[in-house]
Amino acid sequence: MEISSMNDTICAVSTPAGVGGIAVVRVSGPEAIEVCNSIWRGKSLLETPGNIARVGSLLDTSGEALDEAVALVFRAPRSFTGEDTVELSVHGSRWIQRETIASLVKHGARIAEPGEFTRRAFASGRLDLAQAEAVADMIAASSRASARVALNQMRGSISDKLDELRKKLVNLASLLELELDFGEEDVEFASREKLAEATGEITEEIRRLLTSFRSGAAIKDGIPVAIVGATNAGKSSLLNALTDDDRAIVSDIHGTTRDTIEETLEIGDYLFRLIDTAGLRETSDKIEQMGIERSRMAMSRAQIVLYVIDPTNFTELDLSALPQDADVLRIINKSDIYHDHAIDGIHISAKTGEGIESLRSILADIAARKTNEGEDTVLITNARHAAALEAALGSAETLLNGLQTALPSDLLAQDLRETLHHLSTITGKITTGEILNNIFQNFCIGK
Ligand SMILES: Nc1nc2c(ncn2[C@@H]2O[C@H](COP(=O)(O)OP(=O)(O)OP(=O)(O)O)[C@@H](O)[C@H]2O)c(=O)[nH]1
Ligand SMILES: [Mg+2]
Repeated sequence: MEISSMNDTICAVSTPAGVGGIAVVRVSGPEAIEVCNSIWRGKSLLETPGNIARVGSLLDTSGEALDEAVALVFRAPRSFTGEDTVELSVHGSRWIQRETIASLVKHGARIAEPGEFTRRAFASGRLDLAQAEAVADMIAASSRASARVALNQMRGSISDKLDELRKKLVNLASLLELELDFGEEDVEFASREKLAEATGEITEEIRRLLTSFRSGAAIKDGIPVAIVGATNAGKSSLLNALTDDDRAIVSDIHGTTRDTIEETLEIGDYLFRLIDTAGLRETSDKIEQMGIERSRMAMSRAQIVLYVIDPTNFTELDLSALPQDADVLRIINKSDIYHDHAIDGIHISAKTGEGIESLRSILADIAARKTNEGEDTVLITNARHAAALEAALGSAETLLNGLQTALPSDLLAQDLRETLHHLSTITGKITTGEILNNIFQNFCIGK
């Protein structure tokens, strides 16, 4: 997308493709109100103030009445894009949608590129980059928790947090630059200890944000839950019971599941990704060995592990490959035929459904604990942000190291500038056209 094309008037259907009761056609740009008015019969849109809706008729390309519609007028800068914008609510037939767009194009609008409305909002300073990305997350949100995180980010939670960090860094920078100015005279204005202390705090904050990516990604994409255990323990039966589906094959043959099977599950506010795995045992079967390798891989990525045990045939397994912060639940299955509670764990029957409801609420509680570090905690959910924070952390650590080993201030200033630079790429204070293209191309048309 050329930057020069940011000054014309664009249009697109913003509601999903297909037939609906109503479709919304969005028009934005300097000529938005004029273009709409030229296909409009009713009270003039040119004289309509911002945030006011009008009812009227829309005209097709040949000037004949096409539909009765509502035009909602927004005047710059008080609109999503920051430009003059009109939202036309038309009846949602494919024909009317197509004709409306054709008519708008005939009168001077251009069909919008994917994400162009949001890109314009960014260009006009209505949103920063992290907020624009949150718009996409909001549209893709599939659980209350992911919508809540996206909403916070859209309202600027990450941006505020980063601003705070940037201010602290700029403050440090000015102290260092002051020292640089008087470098010749060998004066130390800022005590190195104080600077190191402040840098240490900033480094910690960047590290905390980076760590939150694990929970953040889990909220956005679903919390990975690996179902592991010996063959025939009832892992696939548990997957089916939790999802109330017959997705996985269940049989009394040991080694039934070969490949990992993934299903999403919504419990309360949270989305989970359940991963049923091949039973762990010694085997000479090549394919089963590959399956077991995948089981171990799923375990190493899991945040919750359901370790399923058949108490009628139990030997403890080696689960050493688990990540440190994973919660392991011992699930004692087959409670319908095994009534003794001698083995410690959560007793359930995947076959009769006994204990499944309480297992669900245990999962929801763990999810809440894992992801809710407090109402005002900022969570990182975006891989681009995590990569930038990683880079910022690297520079901040170098800076800290330099302060502790009495490196000259000009080198320190360089590390500091780099830390600032990486943080600034997140909100788009510093950015390249290429990064912008990547981000906005992932949006759909009309957003
Ligand atoms: N009585 C009883 N049988 C169960 C229960 N859960 C599973 N089974 C039986 O145990 C056998 C193995 O079940 P699966 O779910 O296939 O076990 P798995 O752990 O996935 O086994 P692999 O895929 O071979 O690793 C089947 O015959 C199931 O019907 C249960 O709660 N009670
Ligand atoms: Mg299985």
